[in-house]
Amino acid sequence: MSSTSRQGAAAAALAGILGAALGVGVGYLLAPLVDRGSAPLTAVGGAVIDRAPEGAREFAISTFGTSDKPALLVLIALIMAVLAACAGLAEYRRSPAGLVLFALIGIAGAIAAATRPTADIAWAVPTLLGVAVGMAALRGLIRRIQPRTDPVPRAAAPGIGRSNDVAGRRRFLLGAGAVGGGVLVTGLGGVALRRSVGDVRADRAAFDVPTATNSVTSAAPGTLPGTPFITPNADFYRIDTALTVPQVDSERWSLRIHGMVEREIRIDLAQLRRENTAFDAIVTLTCVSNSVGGDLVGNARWTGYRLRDLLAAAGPATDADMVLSTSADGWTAGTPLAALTDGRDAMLAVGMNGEPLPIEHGYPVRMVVPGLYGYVSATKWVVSLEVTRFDRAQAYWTTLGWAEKGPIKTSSRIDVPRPNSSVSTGSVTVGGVAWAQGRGISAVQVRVDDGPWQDTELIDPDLVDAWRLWKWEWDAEPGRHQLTVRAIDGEGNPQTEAQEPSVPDGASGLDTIGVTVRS
Ligand SMILES: Nc1nc2c(c(=O)[nH]1)N[C@H]1C(S)=C(S)[C@@H](COP(=O)(O)O)O[C@H]1N2
Ligand SMILES: [Mo]
Repeated sequence: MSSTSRQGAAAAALAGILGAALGVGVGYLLAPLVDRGSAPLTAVGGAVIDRAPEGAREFAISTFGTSDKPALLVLIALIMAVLAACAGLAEYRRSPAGLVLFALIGIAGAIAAATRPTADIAWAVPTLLGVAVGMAALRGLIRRIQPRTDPVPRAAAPGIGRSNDVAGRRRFLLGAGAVGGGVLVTGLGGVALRRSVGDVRADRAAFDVPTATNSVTSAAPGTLPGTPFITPNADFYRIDTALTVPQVDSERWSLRIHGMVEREIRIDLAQLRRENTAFDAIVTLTCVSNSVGGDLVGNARWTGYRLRDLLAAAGPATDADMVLSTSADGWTAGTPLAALTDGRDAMLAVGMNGEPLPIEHGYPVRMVVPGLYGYVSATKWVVSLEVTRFDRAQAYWTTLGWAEKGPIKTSSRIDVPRPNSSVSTGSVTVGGVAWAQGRGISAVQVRVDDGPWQDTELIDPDLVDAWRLWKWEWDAEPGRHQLTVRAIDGEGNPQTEAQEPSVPDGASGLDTIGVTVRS
């Protein structure tokens, strides 16, 4: 390969990447006019998430934690860049092969957008327009690399050929600069548009959290280093499939209760507030993907309305046994009807620790059901409750191999000292949390190495649906030691020691940490 053709190839690859970036930029810019979810990368990413095999999902959550979504977007962008570079080369060598490749990728993206759960055909438009612009940019840049058809053979007129090269390179760089500028402008424009079109931050700021009629705790909760009883909203774990956080305006929100009911109900927020009494409940949410000792668990004071009352107004059929809830972005959960009507504090929550729900935690309305993992109960941005049966309907995660029912397993965690830390000989505070929502915690015990189980001190408040803080003063002796914790629920059942992975119905086993005691 001569150096000119190598440069030509590099320029062609760059042209492909720039053309694709401009296409994605245009799609990103236009998407909010249709729906944020219709942006090309968001739509493709969403389609990938919904189809990802369970192994890939677990890997992503365990490797990237709550950064799994940015990691996915980076991965998709990298794959697109490689494809786009290939398209650039193809266009350079065999036009219109690159344009055809662009069109194919664009059509695939448009299909991904138009088939998102809540999409209509308009969702394809931002991607299609983006691809059209990207194709034009690619063609324009490639034309600037290819030598002009020149009647004078190059060998006979080396001077002309050379000056053509220099001028050609300039033309390409100018073109590339222009496309690069376009990428920047569409990207920044897209960010700016999202601040004005469909943004619910102002709506949320004006949202009034109702005053509860009950009081959940009298005592100020005790705290431990590192683990407050109430998890601040900003620190609360976040798990969902939403690549772009749904923006649901409280004025436009409504909930439909339908399916196997006597009376179908549609209720908006004003009516919900008017016809129901708000109450508070402190409930610990847990993700089924939480590993033993993991941090996909948080405790908040939720303010909301009883699901039991709302369902009673609709009149569920006697042979119904499930409520399929759906979010504004089409995610679903299947909850046992009994869990929503048996008297526990199952609610439509509108407040979290005295504030409107944070947007990423479900603003303006989500479900909170004590005792069940989030994937079968905690629907954020909830808009529909369909009363149905487990043998008729399937929810998002159950179609992917997770258990139909997801009661939370009794668990306990050591938070201090940190795993593998070193502490001084003598008195060391060991502490953490334990939870068995619906049953409560009657004891938490700690074991040093293979020693006997020792009772720890339980810290109030003591609420059945919230985690319980515990601590224990350890008279630590020099050397390397293992600390293990177990909880005993309010019915006297000790937490199981059997180690299970989180698939299909939640991890189990005892949290054990190693600590070095300095002499
Ligand atoms: N709309 C929607 N709601 C959802 C999910 C989701 O993916 N989409 N994930 C569920 C899962 S798996 C969990 S564990 C909880 C987490 O709630 P949080 O993000 O407020 O902590 O939300 C649940 N509600
Ligand atoms: Mo979850």
